[in-house]
Amino acid sequence: MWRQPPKHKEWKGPGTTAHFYEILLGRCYTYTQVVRPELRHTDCQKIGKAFTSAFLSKDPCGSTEQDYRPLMELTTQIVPCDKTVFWSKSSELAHDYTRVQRDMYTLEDTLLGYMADGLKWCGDTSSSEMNYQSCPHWREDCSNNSVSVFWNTVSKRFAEDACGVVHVVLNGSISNTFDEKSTFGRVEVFNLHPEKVHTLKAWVMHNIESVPSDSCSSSSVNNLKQILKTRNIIFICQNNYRPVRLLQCV
Ligand code: 2NF
Repeated sequence: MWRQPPKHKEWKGPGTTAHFYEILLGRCYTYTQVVRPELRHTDCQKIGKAFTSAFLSKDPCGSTEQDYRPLMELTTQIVPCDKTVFWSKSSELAHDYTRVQRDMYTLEDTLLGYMADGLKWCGDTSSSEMNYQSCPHWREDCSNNSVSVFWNTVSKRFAEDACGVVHVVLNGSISNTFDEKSTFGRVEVFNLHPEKVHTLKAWVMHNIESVPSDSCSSSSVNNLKQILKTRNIIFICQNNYRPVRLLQCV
């Protein structure tokens, strides 16, 4: 018996999320009709097509910012000054916070972030279909894969668009509270425009069970402070910012 040759190239990461396109479209409609009805005139079909065109029939390890340009152009969204919330290794807590504080926005509270959060996707040069079997793993296969390049591209724009006082929720219960290799450390910090962003406020949060410590004075947070200093952005750090702290107790 002959085994069918694989239809797509095989990678080390999980494949495209089942029903990817339907989830993407469903989330687009939920966001634009229910979550932010002021965006109800958004053309979700067009956005869905631009999204898949960015990666279908292409090498999933050769993804570029250019591939996502048409999608980015269809989805400009204004976040008011002082309302941007970045996060790093604190996804759940940051999102719990913006769920309560509805006028504050993480990237996942904007349309593109909302649509793509938690999903995987990739295509293949030899087919016009999605690869549901496997997708490149960002460490083991390639860093310029369709998913990583998407997050780098949207994170970059999210940071470029930020203005006034911006915020970041950091995890004080790990040693690299500020991680230079994370998207926040690699992309967002360096794409803030000092002409528009005068202050970055870091909220360093500790797990409730862990012993209290002063992470604002840790070396990794100090590293962030130095980077911002050279970029002419004021840095303010607060351990266990109370409005976020209260959410850890519920
Ligand atoms: O999945 C998201 N929603 C997402 C992914 C990457 C970046 C969101 N972002 C944006 C958000 F707006 C945050 O402000 O960047 C910030 C968070 O990214 P981070 O890298 O600073 O934070 P982590 O907790 O270290 O990572 C978040 C998620 O991204 C994955 C990681 O495994 C985790 O699931 N991730 C981080 N870097 C890469 C990469 N180069 C990555 N996945 C693929 N390629």
